[in-house]
Amino acid sequence: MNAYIESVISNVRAKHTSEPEFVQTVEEVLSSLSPVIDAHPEYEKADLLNRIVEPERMFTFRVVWMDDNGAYHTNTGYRCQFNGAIGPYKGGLRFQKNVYPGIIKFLGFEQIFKNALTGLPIGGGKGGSDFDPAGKSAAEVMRFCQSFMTALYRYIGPDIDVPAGDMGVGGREIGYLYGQYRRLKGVWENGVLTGKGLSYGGSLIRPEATGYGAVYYLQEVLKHEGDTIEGKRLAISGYGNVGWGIMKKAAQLGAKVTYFAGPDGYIHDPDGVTGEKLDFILKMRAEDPMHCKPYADKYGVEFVPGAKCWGVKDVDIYMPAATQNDVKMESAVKIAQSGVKYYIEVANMPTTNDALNYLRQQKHMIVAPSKAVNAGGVGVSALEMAQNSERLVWSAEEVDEQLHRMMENIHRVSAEAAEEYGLGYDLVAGANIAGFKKVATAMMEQGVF
Ligand code: 2IT
Repeated sequence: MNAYIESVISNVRAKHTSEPEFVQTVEEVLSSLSPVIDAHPEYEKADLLNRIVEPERMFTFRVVWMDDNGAYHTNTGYRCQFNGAIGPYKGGLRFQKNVYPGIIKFLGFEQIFKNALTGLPIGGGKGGSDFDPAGKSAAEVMRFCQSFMTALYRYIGPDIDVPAGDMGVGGREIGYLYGQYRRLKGVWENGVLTGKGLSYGGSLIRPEATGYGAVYYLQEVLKHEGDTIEGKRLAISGYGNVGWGIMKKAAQLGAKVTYFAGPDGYIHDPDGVTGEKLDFILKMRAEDPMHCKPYADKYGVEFVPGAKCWGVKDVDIYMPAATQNDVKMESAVKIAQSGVKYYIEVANMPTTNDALNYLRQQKHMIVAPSKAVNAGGVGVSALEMAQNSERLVWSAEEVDEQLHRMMENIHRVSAEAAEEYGLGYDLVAGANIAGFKKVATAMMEQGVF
């Protein structure tokens, strides 16, 4: 590896010993960049890499809220404005018990390169809170969101920083957050948040965009291999918004999700999740997000408790779409041994670095990285911002068409970047290189700061 990259990675390791997820993503991205740093000595001269791993700004804030019994609770809110070189900071808010600076920073760092890959003018950011939405009433969630936005609203805006949802933050939470922003600022600036409801400036297709985009990207990979999506069987983890979008788009295109995993185990439905089963999943998730077993009870299919579906042989494609570090070395070995060719990451950093490198070394496999595959979500968020600033609403067909073209483009620029540096069809390195080069160019042109 390039010596400058090694020195930056060791700086990050030394400085962030208590933030392993952040160290992990820095190692993953930077280890792809050797040929670029070799070819561009000006980056080292400007010490660009030590700058790019340092957030432009990151802050915490106190979020106090009252529960339905009148008791007070205090949580920590976070916003990391990681890199604004190519546009306003953009990235989701995650509300989850395990949120701490290492999670926010890893997601923010990934977001920089993902957002660059969309081809749209959005910088990288992320935020959230250690608030645990599990078991909270709607009124409690509303009070939490109002308190969260009261602390945050001065530091965001349509041209400053545009949050959206992530785990624990969906349309309902965005609505409460937007209502509070509007009340405090007294302006109609709905471009301050994305993932909004359709009644106040949300974009058609945004809820489905990450899953749909992932399937469009998969189609490009299959096309590259002289293959098509028809008849393909998919094993996924997660059946949240993203997993659900994958199920629906796969079904539309003649493929099917035959395995999906939840927190309590995995489901095997050889007929695929199609038709009214898609509606059942929505209902099941709304009633109890921790259990997918009711699906097996309802449709009389196999449920394997406490296990993940990594390693099943009767599928064509694996798509981890649940959360970070879902696939560790042990699962990666099973995946490689299954003989399945395609490993398409969807969730942010779903694979540990050792497992990802192991899978990339498998000659029979093609591995695609989440920062490219899931970029359609934030890409459609950028289209939502465009609609808000135009005061227009685009049709579902228009947005879907643009999403499709965006995903074709992301796959193409990733493949071309890898090719340019003699790496062959390496989609992981290609995505890192293409995303990095865009941001690096903008940073260089804007001078040292
Ligand atoms: O991980 C992600 O890209 C998101 N959670 C979506 C971010 C966005 O601004 O739509």
